[in-house]
Amino acid sequence: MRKNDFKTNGIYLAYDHGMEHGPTDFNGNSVSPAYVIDIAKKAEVDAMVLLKGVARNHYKKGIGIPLIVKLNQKTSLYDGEAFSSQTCSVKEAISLGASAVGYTVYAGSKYEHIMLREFGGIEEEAHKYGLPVIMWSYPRGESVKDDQSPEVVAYAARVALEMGADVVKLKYPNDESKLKWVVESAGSTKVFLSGGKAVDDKTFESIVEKVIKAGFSGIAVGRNVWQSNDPIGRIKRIKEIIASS
Ligand code: FBP
Repeated sequence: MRKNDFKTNGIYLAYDHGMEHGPTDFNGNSVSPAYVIDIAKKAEVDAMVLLKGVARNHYKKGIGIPLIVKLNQKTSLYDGEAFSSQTCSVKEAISLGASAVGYTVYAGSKYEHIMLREFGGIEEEAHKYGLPVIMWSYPRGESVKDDQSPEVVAYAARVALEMGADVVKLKYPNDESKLKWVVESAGSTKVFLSGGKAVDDKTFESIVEKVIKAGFSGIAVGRNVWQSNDPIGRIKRIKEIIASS
């Protein structure tokens, strides 16, 4: 089904935060899309994640770094029930140079039926064009009491498998003894860890080691790279951990 050579393991550099969190996530350098795209190029990440505006205006096809366009988005200005709506089509993502598409599903939200329906359509269309589909699977909403409990994270992994995602991006479960079970719950869907808030080198590398040892295929990270003073060094060390597994 997959027609391109997009990698479903390794490290993806995420840079959709300007929309999801706002510019307060950025430091003086990372507010600039050119700066972050340059990190992706120099460190040779396996893919980078952009929303359509930055993809259209700052990403150049042919730079050698595969592009994942995330098709839905939301701001953090509204703190009610979680919902992220589709703002970019599969066809538009392809025209921007995407090798894969992404979409966030907040299972457990009272709007999950809309996101599941949108994801279902995207999955069918993207696969017809041979594009892998990545689900940001983040259970959230009034009914979800602890989005990092292993039961909820494993459920998020299973949702991605049942919906036909090639890759699922998950939050770190708060019981590391359940990491393998989380991976098993995803079946053939490859599991990536979502980076989270920036922490020091040692803490971050130890988290990456744990998940890779448990069978995660990679990590999709944003703040822990481009908020760092040594973003390229960080990526290099993450790559070494993944390669040594
Ligand atoms: P980080 O590595 O910075 O956590 O980025 C991963 C990511 O999934 C981004 O793609 C997205 O913008 C953000 O986290 C969403 O975080 P949340 O909705 O949990 O605040």
